[in-house]
Amino acid sequence: MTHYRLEGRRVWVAGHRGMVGSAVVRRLAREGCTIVSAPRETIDLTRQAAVEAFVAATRPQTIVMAAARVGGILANQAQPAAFLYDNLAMAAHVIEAAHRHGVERLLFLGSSCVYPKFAAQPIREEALLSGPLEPTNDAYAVAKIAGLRLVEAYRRQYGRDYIAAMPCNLYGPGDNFDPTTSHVLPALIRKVHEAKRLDLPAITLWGSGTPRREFLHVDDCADALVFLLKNHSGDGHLNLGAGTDLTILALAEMVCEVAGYRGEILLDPSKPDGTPRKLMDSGRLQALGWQPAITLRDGIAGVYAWFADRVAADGSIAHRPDA
Ligand code: GFB
Repeated sequence: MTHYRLEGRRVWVAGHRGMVGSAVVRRLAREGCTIVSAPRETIDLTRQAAVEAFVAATRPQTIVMAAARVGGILANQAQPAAFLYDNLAMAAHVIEAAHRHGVERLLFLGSSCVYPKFAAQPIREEALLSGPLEPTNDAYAVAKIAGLRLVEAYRRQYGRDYIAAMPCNLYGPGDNFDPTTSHVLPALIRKVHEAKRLDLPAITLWGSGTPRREFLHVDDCADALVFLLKNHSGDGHLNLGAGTDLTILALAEMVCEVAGYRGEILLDPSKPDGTPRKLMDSGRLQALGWQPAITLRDGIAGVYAWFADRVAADGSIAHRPDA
């Protein structure tokens, strides 16, 4: 097992204002490295010249590629061009610039939606490209698969020590809580909080409530990413998950319980379900010695409190359609 020292290194966290990037920055504070970051206003990662100039000027030694255009099932369906182009361009530009400027280590983040819609569960890394993708997130998945392949190609052709991890559905503070573009967990936190505050009799879930999802707190994700940077090198990507999943209905019940909301849970079958299940086998990562530490219930309680505080403080919550 490699041991890469982060201490004293200049680390660029691409996407440092997003939910994942900001968690990585928080976690890196314990590693004694210098964080290099690019304010969104001054650098557009979908423009190659901008990325090139930024890397040339700041000379990072390590990159965590946490920048992405992300969103929930409806945002993915509604904006396939933006999800495909932005994620493809950002991955290509950051990886190529890293190589050109001799960046020692790069960690690319994918997503569990890269796997086929009907992959055998729990999904092993080998399932990649073994069947058709889930249509609702086909554009995002294709861009992420290209990113993975770029990492592998730069390893093979140029001997670069770049790696990739595939996280499951992530949640945490700093998430996007916009009702139309968010993922399911921030959407539920918002719906339940509003229903409780306004004393509404019910909340409504999209779809049938039967799809199963695996959720990991973003602080656990950041911890695993730092662990991988320090301890892992090798071909192929690694799954990064919590190891258990639950139905969307059970998730909604958990959010209601955490919030102390006793209204009904209704379903809106006109909305898509997406893939029926995407529980990953994260055995390889666990064999390296990493385990998640935050239970789903505790994680939801923390994010619910974070969200409620924000709403109480300014009456609204900024939404962030991309990281
Ligand atoms: O989190 P989510 O939007 O994305 O939806 P995916 C997960 C499940 O929750 C779907 C249901 O079955 C939704 O229909 N759901 C129920 C809701 N109520 C709601 C709600 O109010 N809002 C939302 N958003 N969902 C995304 C991909 O897939 O997952 C991305 O589209 C990415 O590309 C991401 O991979 C992690 O898990 O279905």
